[in-house]
Amino acid sequence: MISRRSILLTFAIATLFGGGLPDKRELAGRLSAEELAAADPDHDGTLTADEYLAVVEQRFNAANPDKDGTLDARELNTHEGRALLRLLR
Ligand SMILES: [Ca+2]
Ligand SMILES: [Ca+2]
Repeated sequence: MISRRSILLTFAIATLFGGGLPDKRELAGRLSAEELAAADPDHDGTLTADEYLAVVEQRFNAANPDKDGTLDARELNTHEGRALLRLLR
């Protein structure tokens, strides 16, 4: 199961050890060019924590129709669940 909290932790750890905010290159394969443009209102090619988490939150909510705050194996194995996992790789 994946909780919203574990996603926030994943992002915090990736930011600490990955040398900063994800940029275009790091987001390749996780977001399409269109999705990146939509998630990056200032168009500087990187996502701030807030911008990134907004996308994560959108995908988390899309993958969690029962709104129980966690994703179970069944929810993770949907199109929406896989889109979220792709973002977190
Ligand atoms: Ca930006
Ligand atoms: Ca759920």
